[in-house]
Amino acid sequence: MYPPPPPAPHRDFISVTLSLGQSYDGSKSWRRRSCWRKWKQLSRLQRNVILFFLTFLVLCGLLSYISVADQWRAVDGRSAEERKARPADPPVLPAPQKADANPENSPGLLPQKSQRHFRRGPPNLQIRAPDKDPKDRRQDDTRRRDEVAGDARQEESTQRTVVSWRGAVIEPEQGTEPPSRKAEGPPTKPSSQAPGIQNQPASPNERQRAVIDAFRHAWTGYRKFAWGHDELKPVSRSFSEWFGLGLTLIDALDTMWILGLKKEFEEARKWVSKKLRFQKDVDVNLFESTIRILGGLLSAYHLSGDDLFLRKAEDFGNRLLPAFQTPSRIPYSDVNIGTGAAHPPRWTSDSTVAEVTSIQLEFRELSRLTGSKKFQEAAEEVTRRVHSLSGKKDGLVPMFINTHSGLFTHMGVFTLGARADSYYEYLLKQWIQGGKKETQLLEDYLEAVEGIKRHLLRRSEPRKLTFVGELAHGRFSAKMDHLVCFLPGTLALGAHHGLPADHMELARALMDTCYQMNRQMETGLSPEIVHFNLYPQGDRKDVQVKPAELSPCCVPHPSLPPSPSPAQPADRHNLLRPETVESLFYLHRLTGERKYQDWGWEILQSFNKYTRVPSGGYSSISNVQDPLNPQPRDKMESFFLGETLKYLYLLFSDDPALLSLDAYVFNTEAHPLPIWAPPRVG
Ligand code: DMJ
Repeated sequence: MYPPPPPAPHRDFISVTLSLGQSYDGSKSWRRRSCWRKWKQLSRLQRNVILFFLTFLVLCGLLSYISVADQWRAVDGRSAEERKARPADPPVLPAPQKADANPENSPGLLPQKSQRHFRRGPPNLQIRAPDKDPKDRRQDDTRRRDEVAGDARQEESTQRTVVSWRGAVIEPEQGTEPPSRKAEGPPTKPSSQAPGIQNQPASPNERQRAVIDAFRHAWTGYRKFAWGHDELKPVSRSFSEWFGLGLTLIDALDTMWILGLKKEFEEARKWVSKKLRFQKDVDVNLFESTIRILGGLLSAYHLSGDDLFLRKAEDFGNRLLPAFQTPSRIPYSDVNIGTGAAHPPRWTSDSTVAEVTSIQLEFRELSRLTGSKKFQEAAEEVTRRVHSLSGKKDGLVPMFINTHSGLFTHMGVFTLGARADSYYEYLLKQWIQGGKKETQLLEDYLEAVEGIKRHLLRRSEPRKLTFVGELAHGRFSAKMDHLVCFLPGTLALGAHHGLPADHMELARALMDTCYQMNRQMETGLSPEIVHFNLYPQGDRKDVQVKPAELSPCCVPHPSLPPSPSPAQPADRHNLLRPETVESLFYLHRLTGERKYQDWGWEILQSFNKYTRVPSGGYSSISNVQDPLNPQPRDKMESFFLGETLKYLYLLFSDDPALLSLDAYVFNTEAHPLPIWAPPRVG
């Protein structure tokens, strides 16, 4: 007999031998026994090391799976086929776009060959023509197919969607694949209140035709000199970039639909389909891009029923979400839509209160349409946190909020103008959007209106115009931004939805004031900021415009570096803003009084007289008090097409069913979104 073998010495290294061949006798149990014996021969330390190593590998595998899956979900535009062909994005992202670079030509753009299917039909909340007969529809289909064949083929090869003008017929081909989307819940059905608006708009009246003419003129300039870029510079016949995403074009989509500009809409739609790509290394402002791009796409989807816009909206929404990943869940002001890196402005970790609280209508609607709750949850968490913060004054909020602490900063300054304005607007509009059930929103809104009345309302001299001033550390300032002129419209909308009648009285009084802010200027156009005269003596007018200076109340915008000198651009410029005509639209729609249309007509004529650039486009101006030299600033803001002209067109309509205020709520960039239907009982 041989003596038993000595115990195996403990080694200070681990050797793992993998035998892939068959065992000598092919016996699996032999293999198992042999492995088990080897395992038992290892020391406890060696076994622990192996176990730890294996656990670590499994965890790494799991984590990288989750992160890759997340990234892929965020990039909506890429199909499964494309993913197979290109398993991962290049680790190095393209270089940032130059400010004036043409994004269409950018090598940084990743091609998005095909899009996911959305099998849901169009919502029934659309301005639709009566159904066409099948022959017409076939002709439309043929035309559309011819038009989009060619270079649009790559993007739409799997989609096969047919969209007819105003008929908005979406016909996903039978037997196409089921949607690849993993919905977290069933999408909510669109409102059933809308059928009353599904009519072909009446032929435009004379004033509406003037708006159409203005739009066409603006569009001609944009199309000739700035096509696919963010903003037209009409005087220099060039363009400027902000995000490099065709901002004006997207902001204007639903306006074209509403104005009946079929050819223009189709051409813009084609650009969205072929050229608009969000996979680019660019920082966007969360608020501005939400209200203009996300809002514009969602609204274009609702009006046209074209899935393309919803797909783009979801892709874009996913790219904005990293902005909410902050210690406080109050989002950063900026996010890079290519890398997902979010950050506050360079000079502060504050965000603007109006900005973080005026993205909810859009994010909520995106969740409703996609069935993915993450958008709504992120945005509503902000609402909840702001609701419970201290530092308000009778419902009025400060202008800044810190993304780390989640607390208000720069306390004690209250305004209804820049940096706080749409906080109030979105309280009311979310309550309306959600079917008037979210009482906390309503309570916050009602309290804020009381706060406005108590702390910010005064009357000017000599005409006793009611205005909304500002409060800085207990000191009242008779300063009012033109931005505040959204308020009459919002108050009137609330009264229409059942809020106290005195809101309507206040709306009327403030509307008069906003009109006077235009009327009392030599050009008939409001300056950016006015100061009201509070003293009866002397012969001063009610509405005063100050020369360049920093008002005592004002805190520099967080996205701007601290100014070395107190000088600010003069208050007397006009950026073609919409707020006065926006409120005129609500006041006319809800009272039926003709004077509001007449006031809007005066303003349109002033825009034509002082801001229209002969070669195409309209320009903001530097001096509303100098009709001989209003000093064009060479910029047409996207909201001129998205908001100002749209509200003018709607103001001049006498049809209350055209985008009924009982069926739609307008976001702060004038993009109509549907009011959600109450859940069906039974
Ligand atoms: C638009 O972008 C929106 O209306 C926003 O709420 C305020 N600023 C401009 C228009 O003035």
